[in-house]
Formats: sequence, structure tokens, C-alpha cells
Amino acid sequence: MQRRNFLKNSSAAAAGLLSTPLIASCNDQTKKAVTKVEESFSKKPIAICTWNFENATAKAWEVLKNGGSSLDAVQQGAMIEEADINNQTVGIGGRPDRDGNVTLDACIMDKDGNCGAVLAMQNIASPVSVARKVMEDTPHVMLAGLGAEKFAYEKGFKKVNLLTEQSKKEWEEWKKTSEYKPVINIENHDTIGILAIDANGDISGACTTSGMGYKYAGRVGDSPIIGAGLFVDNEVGAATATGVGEEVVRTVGSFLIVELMRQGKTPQEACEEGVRRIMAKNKGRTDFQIGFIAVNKNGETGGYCIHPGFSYRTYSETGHVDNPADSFLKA
Ligand code: SD4
Repeated sequence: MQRRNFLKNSSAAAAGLLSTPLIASCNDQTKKAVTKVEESFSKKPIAICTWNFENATAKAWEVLKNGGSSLDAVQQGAMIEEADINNQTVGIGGRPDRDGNVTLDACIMDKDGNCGAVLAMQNIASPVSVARKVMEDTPHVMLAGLGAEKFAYEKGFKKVNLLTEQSKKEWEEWKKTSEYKPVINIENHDTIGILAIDANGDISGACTTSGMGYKYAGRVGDSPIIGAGLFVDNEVGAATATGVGEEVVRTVGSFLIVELMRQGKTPQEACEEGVRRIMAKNKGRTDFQIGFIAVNKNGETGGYCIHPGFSYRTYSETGHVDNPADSFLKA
């Protein structure tokens, strides 16, 4: 019997016992045991995100603390980074593709396995919010390019110039060599993947990015691909990724990590195995970074990456913490 069902059944059985007057009146210990079982079954809220996005987890925590859903928590947390012009890999201020256009990818997934995504969408400041509309207001999971943008306008989103002066200046500089070469942990790596568990114990996740800087026009990475950049299974847990998306797609990384947790691995062990699979496929190639994070149904978390330098933030009742992740390759 699964632990959850066991707990459910044992608390139900104990509750049944309490309904008989004899035991209810004479057995305080039984009552205590029931309370204990119920307490251990009640879930504690937590928010966890890739990198050290303090403001995003703080926002998500505020939602959770006020009794909000994990879905609202991850959306609102992700929106903080989308609106930050200093984050050059998410939302406004994101680095453009090689033609100078900022194209955004995002997805969101809820406790029931519903999901929505937008791919290579231009001119809209909060792709995660459009992804949620795709999930809730359409029969589809993914909308791409002009179709996604048109849908966003229909839903009341405003047209915004996403290319900031800073990102434009850097792109003009880049054009002088036009060398496509992600620098580990520095350039191109600040995608936010965010996972949360609410007071009901329900899990949701979101992931949003402008993708790899100076990518081919139309290139889409892992971030808006359900199973690759993000996966949630409310029975088991959730995972999300940052880094070179092509490699995450090749192993369907986030889905893999959730399935490994289903088989009994801790979030930490599952993230480590996710990275090992990628390294095994790459046969000695090490010039790229990937970071995975995961949370299981009990609120335990984990994170792992290829190169040192990746960290993830957690916010729960026990505090607001930046957790440096262990890495496959050592410094
Ligand atoms: C992508 N995974 O488009 C994203 C990039 C990223 O931090 O994570 N940047 O491949």
C-alpha cells in the first residue's frame, strides 16, 4: 500500500474508532495518535526556484502564507523575474536572438496535470501569464510565435518593447563576432523554474525564459516543453531545469526526475541521476551547464548541476535560504 493511502486509511480507521463512544470517552491516547497521524499527513507549504531569485520565492511564499494556491504562487513568483529588466534571460530585458528580436518561452503546470505553454512569443511582458491562459482558456497546451502573441492580445495583454537599451547594446557588440558560445553560469543562464506546494499539499510549477542569447530565430529550448523544462505530478513531486535546453530535451529531464522520485529516489538523488544521464549521453563533453531542482510530496528538496556555481532558493516555515547545489564536476 502506498504511504499516502496508508496514512489516509489509518487516520480514517482511527477516526472510525473514535466514533464509538466507548473508545472516544476512555482513550485519550488514541486521540493523540490520530492527531499525530493527521499532523504528519498535513503538508507544509514551500517554494523553491532555480538560482538565487530571492524576490521570486519571497513573492511565492507571500501567496502560500496567505492560503493561496501553489499555482498562483509559482505564477506570481515567475512574474517577478519576467518584470526585472536586469535579468537578461527572462522577460523584459531578455537577450535577443541573433536577429535582435526578444522571443520568450514559458510554461505552467498544475496539480491536476493541466498545463499551458507559449513558445517564441514576442512583445508580451509576462509569458507565464499567457501560458496560464492557454491552460485555462483553450483546449490546447502550446501556442507558438505569432499565434501566441495574437492570443495574448485577445486576452488583454499589452504590446511591450522587450529589448532594453542594455540588451540591444550587448547584441550589437555580439554581432561583431557573431560567435554563439554560452559562458557557463554567466551568460544565458538565469532562467527561472519555480515549484511550490501549498497548504493543501498540492504542487504546481512554472518555468520562464528568453532562451539562449543570440540563438537562431525560432529556436525553442527546454523551458516551455512540459516534461523537459518542467514537470509536476501531484502524487509524487515536481522538477524543473535551467541551462542548455537542448541537452535537457534530449533526456526529457524534468519528467525523468519525477519518475525517479516515484521509484523511491529522494529529490537530491533524482536530480543527480538526471545530470548523470546527460553526461553519459555527451561522452566527455563538459562545456555546458545544466541545473536541476526538485521537490517531493513531503516537501523535501534537492538540486544538482554539472559545474559548480548553480544554487537554488527555498522558502518555507524554516526560512528563506540560498542553497548552493553540489555538482557533477568539481571546481
Ligand atoms: C533554454 N534552458 O532556452 C533555457 C536557458 C536557460 O538560464 O536555462 N537559461 O535552453
